[in-house]
Amino acid sequence: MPLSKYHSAEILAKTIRCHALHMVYKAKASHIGTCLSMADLLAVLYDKILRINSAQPNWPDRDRFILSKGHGAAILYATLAERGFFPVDELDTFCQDGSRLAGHVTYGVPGVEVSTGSLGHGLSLGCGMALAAKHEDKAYRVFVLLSDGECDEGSIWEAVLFAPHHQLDNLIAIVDYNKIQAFGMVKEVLDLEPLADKWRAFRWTVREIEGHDYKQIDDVLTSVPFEAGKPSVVIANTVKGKGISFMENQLAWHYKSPDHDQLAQALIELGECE
Ligand SMILES: Cc1ncc(C[n+]2csc(CCOP(=O)(O)OP(=O)(O)O)c2C)c(N)n1
Repeated sequence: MPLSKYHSAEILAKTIRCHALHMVYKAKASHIGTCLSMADLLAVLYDKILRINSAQPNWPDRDRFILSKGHGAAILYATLAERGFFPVDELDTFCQDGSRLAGHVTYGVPGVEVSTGSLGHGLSLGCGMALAAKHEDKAYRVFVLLSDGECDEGSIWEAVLFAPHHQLDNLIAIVDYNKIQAFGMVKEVLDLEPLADKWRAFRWTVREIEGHDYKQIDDVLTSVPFEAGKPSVVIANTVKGKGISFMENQLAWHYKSPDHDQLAQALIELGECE
């Protein structure tokens, strides 16, 4: 059978899911559901969308990627390691004393643009970078991955207001819309609907996709900006814990880390990882 057009992204997604599971298990860390939710988005971004060079992490013309939901650090580090920003072996040090791979995304790790984890700041940082690119007549784009519960933060909506005013069509927000936040369902804690209409009302161009469908992710991210002169937002419908049956849509896996048997079961479900 011929390989799917998205074969390399699929392989990357499976590999980073596998790394993230090992990392949170060893560190007894939280946020595996968070990581699995965005694995496919990260895989397509880092497989083919982002214009980056791991040999020159600070290349001035690189696209910028900000993981605003910085509690998903494990899978971002896994992705950066797989893309050659630092050795894959270093992932074993995640959340260990003395490691630079802290539990929330930390500046100083090659490929990381800014520290994140205090929710609500990534889009404003992205606005600043996108505005700087405009001022300097640079062609780089700025991608910011947000979580849905994070959209409860007022600072997100200040940035949503700011970007169209400055015609930041080099800014792309992606919302990992898995419908679960730390302590409950988004709908019950603080309903975001109608989410797409809210972004539209702030003069963004909006696309809604299935966030685990490689073709949809690829199609939408290769067609940015959706409209010249306007920022773009992709609302990606996702499943928290995606890929591991007993973690999918389960609130508990926001904080829980797998025990030995759960890790083994998860790895069986993923299939051969390395
Ligand atoms: C400013 C701030 N307040 C609270 C937290 C604690 N916290 C960590 S993750 C999280 C919410 C997680 O839900 P969501 O934002 O939807 O992300 P998901 O893990 O579902 O992708 C919260 C409140 C934080 N990191 N930052």
